Amino acid sequence: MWFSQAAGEFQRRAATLIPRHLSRSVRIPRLWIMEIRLFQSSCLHLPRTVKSRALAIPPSRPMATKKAIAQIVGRVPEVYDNAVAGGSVFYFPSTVETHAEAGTEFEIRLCPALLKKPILPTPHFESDQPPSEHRPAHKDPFAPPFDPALVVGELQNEEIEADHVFLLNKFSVVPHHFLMVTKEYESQTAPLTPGDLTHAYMTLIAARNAGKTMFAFYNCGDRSGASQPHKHLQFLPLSPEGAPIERLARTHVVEDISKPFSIQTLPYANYVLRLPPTTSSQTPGELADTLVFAYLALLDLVVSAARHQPAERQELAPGPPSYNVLLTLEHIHLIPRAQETHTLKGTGEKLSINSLGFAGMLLVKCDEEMQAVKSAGVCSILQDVGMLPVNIPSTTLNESDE
Ligand code: B4P
Repeated sequence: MWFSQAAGEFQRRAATLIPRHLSRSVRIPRLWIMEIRLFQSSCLHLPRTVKSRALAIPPSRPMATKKAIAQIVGRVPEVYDNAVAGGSVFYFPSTVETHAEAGTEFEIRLCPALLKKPILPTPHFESDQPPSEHRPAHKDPFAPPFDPALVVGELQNEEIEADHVFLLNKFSVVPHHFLMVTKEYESQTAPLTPGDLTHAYMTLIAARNAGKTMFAFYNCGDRSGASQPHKHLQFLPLSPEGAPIERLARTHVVEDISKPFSIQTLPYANYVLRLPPTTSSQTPGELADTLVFAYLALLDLVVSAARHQPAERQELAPGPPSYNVLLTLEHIHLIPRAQETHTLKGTGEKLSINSLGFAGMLLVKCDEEMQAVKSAGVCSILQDVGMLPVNIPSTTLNESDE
């Protein structure tokens, strides 16, 4: 079954990383497997590792990994400028309006130029094969050979079993938006591995060390807003205050850092875990311990939320769970998804929502859409594509102070 295979693979990797005192208290994997079996209507297969087409690079030692990530982050502006000038990256100018709701200033970005971008159909995630192998007409843009102008660097670390290529986003609304893709094909429905989480977090640390703020996001599953089936995380530069929902999370008073919390002013299920500060001496393996613990705890809540939705909402979301992941230096947020799009009453158009929507940053392509989003209300749109909040025992969650 899809999930037992996925969980087995995840556990195998996580087991080598979760310290013994944590693994005893993490009751998630077994429960996760049991609960996920309720998502029985359609089951996928965990991606089988395809023959490596990776470029050969030597394994990195911890300091070498940190240095390599710093170099990657440092190279982004120059590679971006060259790629835009050479026509490999398309830049779509936009303007941002703020919209106050639920105690936060949501950002709605208007980008009319995107109307010219071809809309890709939501991919079918059933296959564990790269799209080029089961649908020959569809080339996987995250498999080699890459457009060399898009490649920022690559990174391998055997300790955490991570092997990634960093590419510029070809369709850039915010300059310097880049992606971290798995070197071998993995599905965008698969959970993040310790290696994915750690390389992503180390990228955020490198950005901070270079005086930049960015966050990482992962659109997981076919209702999450993803348009590419090959596993990829994305990095978006931000102003120093961070994304609107992250600002909200920061105000939450957390008594027990090991317990997740929900931002209760938001009308949809959302689960957040505050991360402890890192030290410069931490190895990738030690960082993975923390991140894996947090991710598993939140994933458990995602599964619980999906399981406890009213029947009509469960019908919207058959099969393996879709969810959005937001990763900052301070928090991991997971948001379970019921559907990919919201139909705007004002225009009848379908608005696709991805992780950025749940970071409080929505994207519209024309003024009518902007007005329709404001009159529908951002929270109501997010609730429609997310899941309803459910009661989680207070022993699991931090009590809300809001
Ligand atoms: P996905 O996880 O599959 O989906 P997505 O971010 O929602 O992007 P989508 O492709 O659906 O774009 P959309 O028109 O909604 O990410 C795939 C990523 O790979 C995307 O970043 C895509 O651009 C990129 N990509 C596709 N083909 C590529 C190739 N050949 N080489 C390299 N990269 C490739 O939105 C357009 C863009 O705006 C997306 O980048 C999206 O992330 C971004 N965006 C959406 N909302 C935004 C917001 N509020 N603020 C700023 N940017 C926003």
